Amino acid sequence: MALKISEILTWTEYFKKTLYNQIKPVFTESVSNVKPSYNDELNNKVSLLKTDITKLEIDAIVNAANKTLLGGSGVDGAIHKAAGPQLKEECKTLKGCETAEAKITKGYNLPAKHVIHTVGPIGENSFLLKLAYENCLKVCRENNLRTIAFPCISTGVYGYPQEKACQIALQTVRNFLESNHTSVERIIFVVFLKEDETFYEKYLQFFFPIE
Ligand code: AR6
Repeated sequence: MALKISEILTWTEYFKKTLYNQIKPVFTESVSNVKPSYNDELNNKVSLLKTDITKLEIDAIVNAANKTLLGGSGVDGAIHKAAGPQLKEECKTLKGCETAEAKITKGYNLPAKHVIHTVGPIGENSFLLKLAYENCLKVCRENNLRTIAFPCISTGVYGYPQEKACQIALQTVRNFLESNHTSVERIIFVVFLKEDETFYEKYLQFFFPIE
């Protein structure tokens, strides 16, 4: 069953329903010297969702691909399988993708209209991981797409430490939204693993504080 944007809780709703006054502790530690300020508008532009990214009926889902763009395992395999063979045919015309670049295709049989393919760094490289997120957001904006979902880029086969990758993803999206919030309706952080869900629940409270 495909999931529409109207069915996905915003971070504010998620926090109030799932975390606030619940068993899970509210996070108060500091990640960096500069703590982002409370911004209700931005808090309503992000979501955390534990799901299969191929089920989302939104403008674009991001694929954590490899440089060939011709498919692979993990989220890449799931996206190609759900989109059908036409996705690979279009990907062949793109002539590959360098690390941190982002290239857009149609979604074909996916409920999502587009796929934005990026290639994350192999191992820990914060500059390139940040750039990969930034380039996906740039492609999203240039194509007037308003709803986008990211998987945890590089944290599977490519071995980026999950907790550090989560912080980079959130910091980069927060920075983007500070200057581009009118161009997007929702940026969804899709997690597949329980561990990642815990990291995002923790660090969203730092990068998108709720009062
Ligand atoms: N929906 C959402 N997230 C998923 C899904 C899914 N259906 N399946 C896996 N994940 P990975 P990478 C999560 O390995 O580290 C491929 O072979 C997964 O749990 O897919 O960037 C490519 O072709 C993890 O949290 O991507 C490249 O060769 C996250 O997606 C290489 O792997 C990313 O894990 C890229 O490695």
